[in-house]
Amino acid sequence: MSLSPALTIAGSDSSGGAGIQADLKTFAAHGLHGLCAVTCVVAETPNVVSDIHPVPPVILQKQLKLLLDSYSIGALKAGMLFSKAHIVAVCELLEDFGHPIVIDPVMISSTGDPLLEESALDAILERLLPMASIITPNLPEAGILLGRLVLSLEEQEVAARELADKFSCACYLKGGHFENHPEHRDVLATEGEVEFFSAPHLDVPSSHGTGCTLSASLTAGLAKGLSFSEAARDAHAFTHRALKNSRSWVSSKKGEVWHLDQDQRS
Ligand code: PXL
Repeated sequence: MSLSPALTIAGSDSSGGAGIQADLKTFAAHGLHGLCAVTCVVAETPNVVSDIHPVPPVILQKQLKLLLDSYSIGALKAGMLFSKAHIVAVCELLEDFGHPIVIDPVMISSTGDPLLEESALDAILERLLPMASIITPNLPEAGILLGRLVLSLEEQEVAARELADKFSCACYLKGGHFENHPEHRDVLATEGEVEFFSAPHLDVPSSHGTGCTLSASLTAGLAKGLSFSEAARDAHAFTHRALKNSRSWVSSKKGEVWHLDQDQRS
């Protein structure tokens, strides 16, 4: 197995639970060196997003170009890109990447605050997602990408297949937003095949960083040469454990997932 570095393109989360910070910890927990290109500096906690300061797109391109020119990167993920200009800046440099590209189409934070400008949606649909090897939307994001709500387990499966078809990539559709289900079920759609990954629903208040952790874990698996199916199985289990070990560091009930010290058997 090769151990090429993995790259994340995302925002900096001041609370350390999501974004670049979650991705680098996840890469490290998978034994990989992590690289990062920062899109925005975000003042946030699991309770609030108080400020988003975008890094100028030209500076994002400089980070990315230097990393792409200097390292043999095994796989990369893009999370919070924030604006159309940032999306275009990233897409311009990824044309010849030639390794797995994981796109987490981040739109809204777990606090309900927007992490993507509305005017950027077209660029997500027309520029970014067609470059993806695999996309990892949650149910609300899948709904926005398809232009309809995804409300049931049946609709989740259909939506995963449709998104995979629409963007000619694999789609890992997270099921965490279904309420009152005893099970948390994610769906992986790849070239006509569908796989399900289920786990008992964990009723934990500290879930900040879950989506970033899942897509970073998937990226780490792909950087190591795993198939979509193998990487997805590993990412699902890794994220479940990180959620189980989550804790709150702030003076409120909400907190962050914990990426390290995982007992692989639990
Ligand atoms: O929860 C998603 C998220 C929150 N905050 C920052 C991020 C991301 C996802 O990429 O970059 C800063």
